[in-house]
Amino acid sequence: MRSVDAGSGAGAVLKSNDLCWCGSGRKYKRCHKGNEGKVLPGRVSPMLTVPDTIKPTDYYLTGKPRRWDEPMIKSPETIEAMRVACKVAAEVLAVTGAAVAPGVTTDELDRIAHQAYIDRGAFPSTLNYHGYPKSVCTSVNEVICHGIPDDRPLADGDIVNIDVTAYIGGVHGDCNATFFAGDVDPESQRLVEVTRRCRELGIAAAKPGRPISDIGRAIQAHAEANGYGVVRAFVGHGIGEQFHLPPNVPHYYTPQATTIMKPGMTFTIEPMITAGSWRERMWDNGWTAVTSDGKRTAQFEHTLVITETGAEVLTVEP
Ligand code: EYL
Ligand code: CO
Ligand code: CO
Repeated sequence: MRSVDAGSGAGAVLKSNDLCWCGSGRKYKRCHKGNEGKVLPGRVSPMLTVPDTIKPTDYYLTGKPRRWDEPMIKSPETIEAMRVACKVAAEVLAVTGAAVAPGVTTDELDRIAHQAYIDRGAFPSTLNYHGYPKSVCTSVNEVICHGIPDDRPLADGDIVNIDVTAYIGGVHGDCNATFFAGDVDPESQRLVEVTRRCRELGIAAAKPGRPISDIGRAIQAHAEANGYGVVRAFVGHGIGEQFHLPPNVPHYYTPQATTIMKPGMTFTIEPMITAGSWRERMWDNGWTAVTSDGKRTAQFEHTLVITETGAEVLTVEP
């Protein structure tokens, strides 16, 4: 994403075909005209490398994940391996989130995260996943998810979600959180806190013997009671030796989410909550989803395992 500073054009009256004030090199009419205050795609730096002492994912070279029939209920050994991968992911998220500040580019956040994975012996799961070029997703303001780190510096008042997935010990751990750059307006702060609470309520609804649909019901009730929307197009997912697996975990109520939760199941809960419409639009980069009305959105994600009595969050720092 590239820089947007609603004030930068003040004084200069730009014509449609003039170069945009933001330095993108695009014509004003192809850039910020009519998009003042909005996030736009920026310049993406070359893909980073990982030392070959770190075991890569099966898709790192090809971009195409190998698919096989992996059980939803994991062995105790796989769950122990996921504890490690999830702890690493939580640490990388904390390290990267601590660097969020006005003026820091999302590409700089990606570099910090990339090094943090390597320092812990982990491979960034998103690197070349279906061709995705970066080690984290960074989703600013109205970007719902899959923002690609670029040369856009964070502005004072931005909210930015950082999504981290670590591959180590043959398994993945996936988590994300939304951070504040400088002084964030109270309504955006409320959006972020309600979204965090939506994740907690979703986790509290995750219990053996109950259908997955209980999770979305709890999340949607809290979001809508606060006047917010729930994104439909992206859902939580099973996770283990593969990054994305059954079951789907919708964050809204649907009777189609019939899978009964059982001890040993591992999946993510990652609600995306919107200040306005829950409808999404895709950028023409083919990856990034934004809200259809340009209003802000927040997200929080944990990987968890179903236990005999409820759910245990795996993406925790010790
Ligand atoms: C890569 C692949 C289209 C992620 C998640 C990164 C993005 C757009 C194709 C799901 C799907 C993260 O679970 C995820 N995040 O929590 N794709 C993902 N990509 C990507
Ligand atoms: Co994630
Ligand atoms: Co996920």
